[in-house]
Amino acid sequence: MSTATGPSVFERIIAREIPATIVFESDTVIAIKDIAPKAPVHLLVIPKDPQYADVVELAAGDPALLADMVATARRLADDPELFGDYPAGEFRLIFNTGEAVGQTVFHVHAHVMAGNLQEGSLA
Ligand code: D5M
Repeated sequence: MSTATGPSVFERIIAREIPATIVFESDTVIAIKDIAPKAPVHLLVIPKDPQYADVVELAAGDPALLADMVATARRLADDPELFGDYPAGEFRLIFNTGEAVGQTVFHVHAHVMAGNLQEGSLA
């Protein structure tokens, strides 16, 4: 979501204005490696449409896009190059929703993870 401070970091990644390790891209979503991983596998699935700040807004406004994000997570989890020895198709999906629980980027994104979470928040 764009704010008074300008486009979100994810909009800038989608626009190739700042670098990221992109592991998947479609017309509707992009998936990248999290810059500060909190688990052995830590990816982010991000819709290209920047209008939804969090998963509650997305579910209300475009449930098909939410389903697309979940299907993308599953697809990533099926890829041994991304998930290594973790069981194919099994993954943890986290949507931080609100500052108090550690949401820092208000452009909805799913954390797609495998392996034990590290101590601390997902902020
Ligand atoms: O998660 C926001 C996540 O976004 C957090 O885990 C770090 C990640 N992040 C922030 N900037 C970047 C860049 N430039 N590349 C990759 N990952 C990034 P939240 O749920 O809002 O706390």
